[in-house]
Parts: sequence; C-alpha cells; structure tokens
Amino acid sequence: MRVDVVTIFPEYLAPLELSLIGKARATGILDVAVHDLRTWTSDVHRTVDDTPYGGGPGMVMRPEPWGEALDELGPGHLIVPSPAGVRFTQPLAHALAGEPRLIFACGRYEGIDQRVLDHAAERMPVTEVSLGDYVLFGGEVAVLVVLEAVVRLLPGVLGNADSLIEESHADGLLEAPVYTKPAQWRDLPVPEVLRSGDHGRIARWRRDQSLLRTARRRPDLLPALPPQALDRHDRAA
Ligand code: 6GU
Repeated sequence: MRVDVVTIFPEYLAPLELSLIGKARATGILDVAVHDLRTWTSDVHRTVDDTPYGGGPGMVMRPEPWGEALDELGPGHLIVPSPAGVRFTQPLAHALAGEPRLIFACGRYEGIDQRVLDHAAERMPVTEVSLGDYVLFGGEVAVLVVLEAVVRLLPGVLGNADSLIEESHADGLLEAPVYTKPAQWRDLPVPEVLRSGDHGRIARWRRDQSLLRTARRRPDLLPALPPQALDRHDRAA
C-alpha cells in the first residue's frame, strides 16, 4: 500500500517510523511519504490560510496549495480527517486496507475550502472521516489513528492472523477479559473456567462475557448486530 500524507506539521507524523507501522514500511508492505503543504505555496510568506467568506471565527485553508498538492500526488482514495466526517469504524478500516493508495489531507484551523474536496471528488474517491464526537486541533493525530487501524489489517503485518478474528469489534461485540499467569495474583484468582481445559465451556464463557460487556458498556452496538450474530444460547444468556 502506498500512503501520502499532506500536512503543515510533518514532524507530527514522526511516530510512523516506530513500531509495527515502521516494520511494515521496512518489509515493503507499506510505503509512506509525508509532505509539507507549504511545498505547494508560491507566495513569499508561504500562506496556507485566509479568513472565511461569510464571516465567523478562525481561518480556512486556501484551495490553491491543496489543488497543486493533489494534482501532483493523486489519484488515490483521499481521506480528510474532520469532526464533520463519517465515523471511523473497523468496517471502514477493512475497506481502506483494500485500497492500493491512500492520500491524507490534514486540515488545521476551521478546515479546508470545500471546493478542494468537491474538485478532487471528480477524479478520485473522497471520504471525510471523524474519530468520534469531540474536536481536535487538526487531522494529524487522526491520520496516525486511521493508519494504525488500517496497516495492522494488511496481510503479513500481524504475526498471528487469529488475533484479527478474535479481537473487539471483529464480530460487532467487545472482547471478553483476558488473563495470564500467575493463576493467583494478590487475592485475585483467574476465573476457574479458563483453567478447566474444557474448550466448549471456555468458548461459551467468553461469548457470555462479550455479550455482557457489550450490553453494559456499549449498548449502542447491539441493535447494529446482524440478526444471525446472536445464536440460540446467546438469547438465553
Ligand atoms: Cl478526524 N479531526 C479533527 N480535527 N477533529 C476530530 C476528528 C478529526 N475526529 C474527531 N474530532
């Protein structure tokens, strides 16, 4: 997968060098380039923003540098982090993991002139993506979040593909709690069922814990489950 990130703060993307994303880059699964938007300015002050038409607080990113940047880097699936975007979810992460080329446009201030997105949408897919219902200064941290969620889904990045099948959100439910040795820690034992060796009982217990956690912590996820997601035993539990 090829990824380009355009930002006025390239240093913010330094963590892309680290950890599993850095490893995916080293093995050639991922090719990332971070670009400074000001590369595509032509005035001496390298201006990227101006006051909003119609008035109001803050500044808006001017269309010209973005247009030049996207002319040079595109086409690709353009991702624009924004609190006004569609919610970033695991299914969207899977969809993006299937793309050969992603371009992230990091807005700052009150956002990017809408014509940049409208113009780009005539030649490439454009998705405005939000992490959740709160406001960040800009899109850079959101790019780190989206890329981490997407890159770990690329074939060959995770050592154990089973960890993708069992994790939270893979089936629309939260994952059951996990334990490791020692069997007794301070005054707290590991639940007996997990040490029973009875794989049927263990699977049933994990499934029940998943359902209980989801019902208590994220009841909003339950109506979104496909009808076949709950089996006969689940309904009884
Ligand atoms: Cl993706 N960007 C910004 N600026 N704020 C956000 C966000 C994104 N998601 C939630 N808040």
